[in-house]
Order: sequence, then structure tokens, then C-alpha cells
Amino acid sequence: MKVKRYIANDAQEAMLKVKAELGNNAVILHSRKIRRPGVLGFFKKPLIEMVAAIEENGEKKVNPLLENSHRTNWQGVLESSKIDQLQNQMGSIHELLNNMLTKMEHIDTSKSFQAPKKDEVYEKYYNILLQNDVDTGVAEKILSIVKKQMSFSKENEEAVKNAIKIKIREYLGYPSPVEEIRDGQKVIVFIGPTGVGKTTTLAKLAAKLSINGMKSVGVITSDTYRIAAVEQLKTYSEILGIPLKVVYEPQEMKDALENFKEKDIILVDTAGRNHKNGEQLEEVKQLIRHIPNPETFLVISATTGYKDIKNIVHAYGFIKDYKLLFTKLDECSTKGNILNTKIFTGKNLSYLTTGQSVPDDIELANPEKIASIIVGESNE
Ligand SMILES: Nc1nc2c(ncn2[C@@H]2O[C@H](COP(=O)(O)OP(=O)(O)OP(=O)(O)O)[C@@H](O)[C@H]2O)c(=O)[nH]1
Ligand SMILES: [Mg+2]
Repeated sequence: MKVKRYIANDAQEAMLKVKAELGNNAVILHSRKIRRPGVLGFFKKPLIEMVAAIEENGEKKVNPLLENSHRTNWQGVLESSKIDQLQNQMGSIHELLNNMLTKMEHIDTSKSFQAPKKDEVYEKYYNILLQNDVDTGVAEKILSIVKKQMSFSKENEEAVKNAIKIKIREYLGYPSPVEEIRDGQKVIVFIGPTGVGKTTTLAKLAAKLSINGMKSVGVITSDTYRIAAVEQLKTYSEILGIPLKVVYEPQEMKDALENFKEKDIILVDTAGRNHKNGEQLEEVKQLIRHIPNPETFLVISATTGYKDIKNIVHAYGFIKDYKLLFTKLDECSTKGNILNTKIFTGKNLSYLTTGQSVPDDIELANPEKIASIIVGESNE
């Protein structure tokens, strides 16, 4: 190998010198800036020192370390372009891996945000049910049934909520309005605690049945405990043009019913009874005994706590068959007790009353609507 050192004013001049003397196949082994000799050299542009080599007689003994970094012939260019290619490819692979990692991280995070753990979803709805005054036992029962029913693949929040709603809807059953008159006449009796809205509800139904239902209606009241009670019903009956009979003793019931034998429907109002007073309840029992095949509505205010509702239901346990009628829904912020009581008694729901206005503030219980409110889907 022939190695030569060249000094020039700049790199271009040095290259030309190398090319002229050693030819196109020369290899630049080294190049650097050097100071010009003498004190004045400090103040002048530096010179370029270039060391070049050329193989002689076909030998190829160039230092491989220098070969990669300094060769400027075509071979070197090709090899360095291969390295560039490899580096580019490695860069692409690196980028690809990074993208994949980012995507994987994204999937993981999105999982934790969009699909909360199933237990969290159940806990959320359990709490919503409790906030809506659903009894703890009832809420646990509903959730354990729904948990068993749900297939894992469908177990997202919406599906859980819908399954709970369907279960509540199922428990609430279908509401039972005043039955269709089949054999001649129907006697409807309203019983329940004091001040829950028995008389007002009776007036609402009397108006609906006589005006909308085109039925002939008679009203009997056994509530003679309060002077105002009879007056209250008298006022309604006069406005509605419906006759009223007052019974002071259970035995008088037979005559009062006889008096209304031409009517399609007879509505019987009873005095509000303290469910803790056995004597008072006995009077209700006696009264009902004097009515053949009554259709009985147990009137409960929706504002009553579940513990008291259970006591009321217990106290009226002597009545074999009755329908649940909830009043004052407008004064109550939750609907859970309707569900609790329905499950506790196994009796059918009937009407809900939603205000003091006669006859407007009454509607047939709507299980879909109640279920939707209980799962927190709607407020009204
Ligand atoms: N906010 C609201 N008040 C109602 C509703 N139903 C009845 N009331 C009111 O509740 C009060 C008592 O109603 P009544 O119909 O006299 O109740 P009751 O059960 O017959 O009472 P007693 O005969 O004394 O046992 C009255 O002021 C009614 O206007 C209702 O759905 N919502
Ligand atoms: Mg009354």
C-alpha cells in the first residue's frame, strides 16, 4: 500500500491533489486542520492535512477500522449506504415497537375507564337502589339474581342496569285497576291508616267511574268518628251527583247495600284506623264481614317508612285479599317502598295518587316508570 500526506489550503484542493497523484481509487485515511508555520500563522486561515492511500499490485490491506469511517470510494459509499439502510430499518422497527407499546398502554387505560370492573357496576346499582329506599334484603336479592342471569360477555353497565330494571318490573307485576263488573255489582272498600287519603281517593275514583266509566255509583261511609268526615264526603257526593249513605254500625251495612242494589259500583269509605289499636282493627274486620265479596284497597301513604308499612300490612293481615294503593307520591322523593311492599305482601298494585286534586291526581301504577325511577334512570 502506498500512503501519502498532502497539505493544501482547503479540503477541495487537498482532494484534487490526492486524485491527481493517487487516482480515483485512493482512500482518505485521515484529514485535519493544521496551523500554518511561524508566529504569523496564528492569524491566517488554517491549512488542511490529508493522508491518503492506494493499494498496490491488487493488495487490499487497508485498516478495516479506518475503512468504514474514512473511505470515500464507491465500495465505501455502498457499504455506508447499507449501514444507513440498516439503521433506517432499525429506526422503523423501533418506531413500530413504540407504536405498539403505546397502543397496548392505550388499550389498558381505556379498559380501566370504559369498562369498570363488574363488581363496581353492581355496587353502583346496589347503592342507587338503597338511595331510592329499596330494602337492603330486596336490593341484595335483585342483584344476586341479576348476577346469576348475566352472561359475562354482556356484562357492561347498560346491560346490568337493564337487567335490574327488568327484574324490578317483574316484581312489581301488572297493576290491578277496579275490576270489570261481571255479575251485576261491585262493592269497593277503602281501608288503611288515618289521614292517608282514603276519602280523597274514593272521591277521585267515584268521579272517574261515573264520568269517564259511565257507571252508576253509590257511596257508603262508615266513618262517623269525625263530624267533618261525613261532611267531607257529602260535599264530594253533591258535586259529583252521587248518592251517599252513612252507616253507624256494621249491621247497618246490609241495608245500605240493599239501598244501592241498582248501582253498578258501590264505594265504601272507612274511618282511618291506628294499626296498633287492636280494638279499632276489630271494627274494620266486622264491617268487612258484612260486605259480600268486597274488592278491598289497602291505602298506604308513600311517605310512610318501610318499617311502619310492614307493621300496617301485618295489622291488616286478617284481610285475605286486597290491592295496594299508594297515595301522596307527590310528597315522596323515593319509590322504593312501593317495590318493597309489593314483594313483602305479594299483593297487586293498583293506583297511585299524586296530589290533592279531585279527580285528576290519580293514575294506574306504571311498573315501567317505577322501575326506571328506582334504577336512577329518570326522576319522574
Ligand atoms: N299531597 C297529597 N295529599 C293528598 C293526597 N291524597 C290525599 N291527600 C290529602 O291528605 C289529607 C287527608 O286526606 P283524606 O282523604 O281525608 O284522608 P283519609 O285517609 O280519608 O283520612 P281519615 O279518614 O281521617 O283516616 C287531605 O288534606 C288530602 O287532600 C295525595 O295524593 N297527595
Ligand atoms: Mg277519610
